[in-house]
Amino acid sequence: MHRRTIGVFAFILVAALSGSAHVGSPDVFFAGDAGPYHLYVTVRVPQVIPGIAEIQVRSASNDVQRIEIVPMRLSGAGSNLPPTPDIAERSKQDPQFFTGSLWLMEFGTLKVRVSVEGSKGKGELAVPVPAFAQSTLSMQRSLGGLLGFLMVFLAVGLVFIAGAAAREGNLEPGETPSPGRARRARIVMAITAAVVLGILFLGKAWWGAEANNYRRNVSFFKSPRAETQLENGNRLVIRAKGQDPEWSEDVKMAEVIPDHNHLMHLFLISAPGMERMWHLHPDRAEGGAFVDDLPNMPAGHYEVFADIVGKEGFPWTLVGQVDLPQITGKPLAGDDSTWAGTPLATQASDARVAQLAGGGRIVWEKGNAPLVANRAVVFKFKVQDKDGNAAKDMEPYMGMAGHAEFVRSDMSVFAHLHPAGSVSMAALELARAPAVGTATVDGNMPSGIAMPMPVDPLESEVSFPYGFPKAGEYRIFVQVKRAGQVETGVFDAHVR
Ligand SMILES: [Cu+2]
Repeated sequence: MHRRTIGVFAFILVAALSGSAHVGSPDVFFAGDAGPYHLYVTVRVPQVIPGIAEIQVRSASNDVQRIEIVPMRLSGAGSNLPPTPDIAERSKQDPQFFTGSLWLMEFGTLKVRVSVEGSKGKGELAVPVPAFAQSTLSMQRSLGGLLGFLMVFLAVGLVFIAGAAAREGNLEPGETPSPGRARRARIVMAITAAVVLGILFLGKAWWGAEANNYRRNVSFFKSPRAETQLENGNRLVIRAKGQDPEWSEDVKMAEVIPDHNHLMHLFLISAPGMERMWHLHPDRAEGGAFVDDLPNMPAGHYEVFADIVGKEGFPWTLVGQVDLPQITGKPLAGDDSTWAGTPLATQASDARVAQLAGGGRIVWEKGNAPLVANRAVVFKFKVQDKDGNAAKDMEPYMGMAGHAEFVRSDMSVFAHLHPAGSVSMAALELARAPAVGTATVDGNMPSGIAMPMPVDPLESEVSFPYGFPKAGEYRIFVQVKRAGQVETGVFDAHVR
């Protein structure tokens, strides 16, 4: 992947950029501590690359005075040599809210470093930002016409200027050019025209090569496919297939790194109603495939989302569909979990309470404001026991207080979130690690395994910073662990 980040560096063709491995949800939402300050950071990835990312930082406390932001490589060369940081501007109406913009110059895994100064001293955090292009925009016709006209004007002008210089360059005032001079001027004009045409031809070839390179980057970063195959009754084999032939050469399945305890997080969601969901953790097999011995499942059509993280910290979601017969499989074990309920309605209900299979419930503290697209919100959920008291048996589930999947009714949006936000936990570990390639965190475990240990006992409230990328009906799966059991609460959301 790095091989190709260089070629586009100086390229200025307009192209849409999206970021994040999540499907259809490019912006980055993050919550974390910069020293003594708790911050919520939103990175709106730019429409063009190189392009400007909008950064919004909200401080949970009112003691922050100054915030600096700077983009860097996530890891490896350059990740400890930041350019000069920009100062985020403090909102006049809302002194805990800061905004800034940053140029993102390359594709791949970047991070935005946020440095804070306030009455409690200094603090710093880094937000991983996967930057990639999703499509190439063609040039506006009017702009193209104007540039074309200017090009012709310049080219023709150059030929005539060269001709005039040869014909009249050192005439005395009042003297008329001789026939010999006029002939020499015609020759100079012909040569100039040939040179200008040659330059234009080379320019077009250069432009074409760069545009081609850019298009290849666009296809490189398109969601790779999850190709699935059922073997021996209940063994699901998943193979990653990039939309670009070079994808599999650059992103090797043998090199993906664990992200919160697992190399792959596989979600099977019944389509179209999402009335069933499985969150499984396949093992890596020989030859780069992943295999999972499925649990009991009814026959049906399932949407497949499989999260993996490349060795450089770039998170990918493999996307696919599979039609399964009725499966008689093994019981769920370990971190695997499932949920079944009613299908998502055409207009999502706004129920705030989700019953849990174990008798408790989850309450969504969502306030009264309607949900709108493109607004960063902290989604807060309270876990209660069957009597409505705060749950006292919460345990970390794969190292965290909770996991949430936000899925749009048409499956065009899939985001797997944590209390730290939409960033991949493996990329976050890389962003925090000392800047030496894909450094391991504790010397023997690959990064991504060593999760921050939660305090004991775990709070009964879990929150996720996120913003819906577009209007529509969404289903939110909130997953927590209580007394050794994974429980899933499901909420539907109508987003304007
Ligand atoms: Cu998770």
